[in-house]
Amino acid sequence: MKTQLQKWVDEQVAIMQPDKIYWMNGSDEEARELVNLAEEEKRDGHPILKKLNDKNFQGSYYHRSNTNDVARTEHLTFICLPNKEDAGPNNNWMDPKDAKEKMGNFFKGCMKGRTMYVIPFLMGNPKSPYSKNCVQVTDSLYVALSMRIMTRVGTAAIEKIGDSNDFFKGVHSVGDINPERRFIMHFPHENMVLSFGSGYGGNALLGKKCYSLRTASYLGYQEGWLAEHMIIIAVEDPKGKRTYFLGSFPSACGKTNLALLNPVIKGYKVWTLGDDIAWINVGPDGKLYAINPEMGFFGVAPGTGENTNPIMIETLKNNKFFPTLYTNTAIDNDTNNPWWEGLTEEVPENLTNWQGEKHDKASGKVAAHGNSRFTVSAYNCPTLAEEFDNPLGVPISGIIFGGRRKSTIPLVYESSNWQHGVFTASIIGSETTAASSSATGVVRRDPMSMLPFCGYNMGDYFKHWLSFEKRAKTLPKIFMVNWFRKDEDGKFMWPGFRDNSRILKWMIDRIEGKVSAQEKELGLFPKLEDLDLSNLDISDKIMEKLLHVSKEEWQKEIPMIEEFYTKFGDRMPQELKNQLDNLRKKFA
Ligand code: SAT
Ligand code: MN
Repeated sequence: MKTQLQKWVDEQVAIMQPDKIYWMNGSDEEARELVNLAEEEKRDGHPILKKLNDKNFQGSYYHRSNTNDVARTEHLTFICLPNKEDAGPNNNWMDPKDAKEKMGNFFKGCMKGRTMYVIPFLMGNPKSPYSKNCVQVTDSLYVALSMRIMTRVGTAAIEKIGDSNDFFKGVHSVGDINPERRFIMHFPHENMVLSFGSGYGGNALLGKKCYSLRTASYLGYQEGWLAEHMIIIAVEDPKGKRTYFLGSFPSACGKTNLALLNPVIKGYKVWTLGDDIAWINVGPDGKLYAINPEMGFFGVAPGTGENTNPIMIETLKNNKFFPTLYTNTAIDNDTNNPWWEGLTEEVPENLTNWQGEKHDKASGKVAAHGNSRFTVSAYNCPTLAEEFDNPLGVPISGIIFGGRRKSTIPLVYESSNWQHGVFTASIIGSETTAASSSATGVVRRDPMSMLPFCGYNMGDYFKHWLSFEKRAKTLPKIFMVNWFRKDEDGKFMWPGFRDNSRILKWMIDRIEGKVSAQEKELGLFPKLEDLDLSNLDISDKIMEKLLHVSKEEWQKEIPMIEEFYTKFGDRMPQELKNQLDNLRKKFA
């Protein structure tokens, strides 16, 4: 008798008609065989993977994606819930019937001459009550290998699924990588995603944004938990006490650097639990507990170097878990190392750029794409917390929200309570980055950094966030940060990176009730004397500017927030509208 999983795969085979079917088992041996195959197999005239310098970067391989396929495509991403209002103004919507018909036409026979990789995987540790069973089929060997790094691929998933139909169904084909025939369609109510025409990151590794955020956020809404675009870290103080934080920032705003932070403050240490996604449940003791459903990092390469993120460089050079992939970076032909802006100060002489051409240093162009990425296992990370595989996750004491803003948002402040914190997170605006294919550098509202990832109406999502006041017994403190504030000359005022540990220390002191705060219009602000700024060359004047709340700037900001809130009509919770009214009055 065939299991439901086998029957489902049979159906996909009948539609897509691959020449071969390969079920992944997740073994190391299999990974090596698939990598060998990818070194031989060609796409667009190039091998899918090219081996890099194994002495410097062990187990590392290079992949160049199609130049039209280098970032998530939000305008081609749809939430296909039966009722348009349930998807909300924050999502593109298509009727599920129409979406399936459209995708069905693309998928018909699309794998002729190709292999279908069947990838059984788990999001979360198999021992965790919060982990989820998933399967993706794909015709991309690069995607299959990336999934191995990012998720727990293998037979454990098949065993957990057994004969049930309770598993996420991800259907993916690169098709002909034609942007005209590229769609990422989500059916959260059916636990299914159909993705066609892209081989890149969040469009194609369906365990990531498609499942663990868009689909899971909807599941969490139904089941009483949260799926969030957040890092998870443990900050250890000199006495060895660990405080667990979640950190929410839009794509390419330094999440990975914060997740692998090497603090400048003596005696403090950061342990890494996750760099992109957190699933948050109310634990048996009424506290919020977070797990990272992923198993690897799909990090932005540019800007990652010995100075900015030495632990990531070490991670990339490790090879406990094979392989590590580099996508759309440059290659240094003299060393056969991957290279990107910020890896070394000197630009090497003999680079091939991300488009496969000889890099012309004088051109002023970058050699690595702004959204070039590394894909590396979390188990290669020397600061991976031992709690990483805790079935229940870790108890959260603080949630940090942030965005990328030249002005308006101060370096750090704290919300006065849960509802105010949810409000603070709901009004976040951030300058867009290269992680999405739309224009970069424009401010858009990005509540909880979830605008591109919330799988249902964001008004309902806010309500769901507010509901944790009742669901949980003890709630974490909520903080807002902005590492990116600039002065009149356009220079960053805060050094960022390792110095962000100074802000973490203040947060811990607040959590432990060791320091008081100063109340301003936006919330609770640090007193200068409570921030550890030792060995940092920064004047009080700059610090005051960093913490300044400008009436003028907020008078411009509030109408933008209002416009955003209005879009959600009566789905917008009254509590948040009242919070906004209060804020408006403060700046009148
Ligand atoms: O391409 S991904 O969505 O996986 C990365 C990101 O944008 O955060
Ligand atoms: Mn992300």
